[in-house]
Amino acid sequence: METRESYKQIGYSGREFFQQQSPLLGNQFLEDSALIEGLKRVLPQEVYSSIQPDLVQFGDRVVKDILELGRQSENNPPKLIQYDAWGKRIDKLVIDESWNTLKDIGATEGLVSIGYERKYREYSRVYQYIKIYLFACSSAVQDCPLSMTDGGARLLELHGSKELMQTVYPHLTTRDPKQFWTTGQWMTEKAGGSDVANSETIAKEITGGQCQDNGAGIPTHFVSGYKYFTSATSSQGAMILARDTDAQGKSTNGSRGLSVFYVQLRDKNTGELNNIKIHKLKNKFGTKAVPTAELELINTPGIRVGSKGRGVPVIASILNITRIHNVIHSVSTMRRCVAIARDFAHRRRVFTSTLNENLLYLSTLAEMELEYRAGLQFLLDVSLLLGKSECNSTKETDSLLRILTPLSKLYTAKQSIWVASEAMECLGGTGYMEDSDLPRLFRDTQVTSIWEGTTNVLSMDVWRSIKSHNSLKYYKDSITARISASKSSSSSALFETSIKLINKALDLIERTSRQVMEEGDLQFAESNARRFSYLLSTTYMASLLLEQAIWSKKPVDAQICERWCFLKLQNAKEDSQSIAFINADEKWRELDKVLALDLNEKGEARGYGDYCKFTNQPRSRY
Ligand code: UCC
Repeated sequence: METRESYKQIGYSGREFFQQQSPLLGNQFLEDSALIEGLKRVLPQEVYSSIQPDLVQFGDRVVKDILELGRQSENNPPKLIQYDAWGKRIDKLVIDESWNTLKDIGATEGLVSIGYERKYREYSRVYQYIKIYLFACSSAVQDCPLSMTDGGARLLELHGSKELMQTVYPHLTTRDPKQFWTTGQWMTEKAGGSDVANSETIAKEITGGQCQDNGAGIPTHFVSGYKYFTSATSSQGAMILARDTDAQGKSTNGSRGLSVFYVQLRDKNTGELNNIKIHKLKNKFGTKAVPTAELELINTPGIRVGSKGRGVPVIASILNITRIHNVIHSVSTMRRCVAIARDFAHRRRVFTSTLNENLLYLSTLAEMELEYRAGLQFLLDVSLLLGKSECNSTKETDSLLRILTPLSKLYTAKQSIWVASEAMECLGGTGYMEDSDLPRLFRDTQVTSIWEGTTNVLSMDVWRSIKSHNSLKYYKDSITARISASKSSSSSALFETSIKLINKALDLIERTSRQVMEEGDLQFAESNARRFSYLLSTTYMASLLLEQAIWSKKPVDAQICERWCFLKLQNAKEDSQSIAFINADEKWRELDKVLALDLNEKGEARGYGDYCKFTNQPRSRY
């Protein structure tokens, strides 16, 4: 046992200094009361009851073995050995065993397969995505390869040949870790970047039976080119964008000349890369455990997927899935950051009180929680819409999903960066230290506003969806349906202020879209695209908070919706020239406390408190 004497021996003075308790995490499902209530709203009762035990067990695992594995992966990032001792080019990826174990857990827990088993019909996506949401922040971003695998499975379902559906699809959607494959999505090139029309990779048709079946079928093309960002190079397969080229070397310029090819990365017998040279592993700001590479394909055998020249819309079926995964990661980060900052509030004493009594700390935490709750509603909504669109596609569902996918991605990504930054600040200097884990959460979420389309690229995609899918009509219909429901609710008086602000925002949206669609003001459209997308997002999120409040019948949920409208939609008021000054009266402060500490109507802690009360489980160090 350590004594003062032994301290003295190792050079300490022997004085006992203050020791701050570190924040701890409990079961990430049971503690998440906003999630539990949101799920109860969007799922039929029998579906919720059926999946709840699995979410409880998984909520526990993600702060135990999965968190440990994630840490191990972070501490042992991938390495590339390009040459052996004799100078032979081998391009060997050295991956820590923990990363492979996380992939196996992804398979056994059904993190991809749940969405394709469709046991719960259109609700299956909600179930799948909430499991990934619990997993994301503990998994060292293993959710990245899983997201692309999910997108790959969807692409095959929509565009794959019968053969690929028999050879590859079952590997992407199995729960058996020995059979499970992940697939990457390789688009980005040095010239291309966001503008994939400039892609230089070419695909030449294979003639005369030059290629054997490589495990996915008989290759149809040789693919050659340089891919600048290829995430998850340890995957078994990849969907690649390349330009169809005929025997004379002729091809079509622009994105109309591109097609998608499925490539099997390694030889099924030797395990060696199939005519692929990994030139370097990227030195990234975050996502350190994810093996992202710069690589070259040199006559790599591939199989065309989908129609020739339809590469962009075909690969968009992956993008539209991975963009939702991006929302999952962002919202998951917000939740994890709030959980850490909230637990800390109960443990840290400064300026004569614990932080859970410090008005300014509570106010900051309340804004973080509000951002998280609105983001969560967005995630639940797009997950459900995706499930509906897959199980019973209608013009209304598909068009709404088409606009909400870029909106939810761009908005939650940005806000998660803000929340992660605030969380670091909540923990003071320790939050800035690597071993507090918050810098990792911050770095890993910073990428969500970059990969799968930057904020600007997605803001322009919003206009594309309005133009080609008439999506704004379905967007407005869905908001007005919620407003109508609130008017016939028994607590309609509670929603008056919120509805007024939502309607004002809708007016502004209407005027802005008319200026672009009817008057053709394209410069106005481009320069305002980001502001417009934010307004569309925050207005839609307001309507979702309204729906949650109508469902719960709790006055506090109506207040939360009103707070959101006040903070986010005030500027949509025509007469508002200045920044709204917040009158932090007693009512305002009370709601700060309710949000920050997640209190129920009796002022008792929900989630966090319930967890401590009803389980004897120790909380985990995060
Ligand atoms: O690969 C990357 C890293 C991988 C890591 C992933 C991890 C995810 C993890 C999540 C959480 C852990 S990053 C690479 C990402 N790259 C992008 O996201 C590309 C960004 N650029 C765009 O999105 C552009 O807007 C483009 C490439 C789509 C623009 O292409 P075009 O060809 O110039 O645009 P067009 O001509 O407007 O569109 C061509 C066709 C049209 O259909 P048609 O021909 O029928 O009129 C469009 O409607 O494609 C259709 N299209 C879409 N369809 C374009 N976008 C979409 C869409 N989103 N959905 C459906």
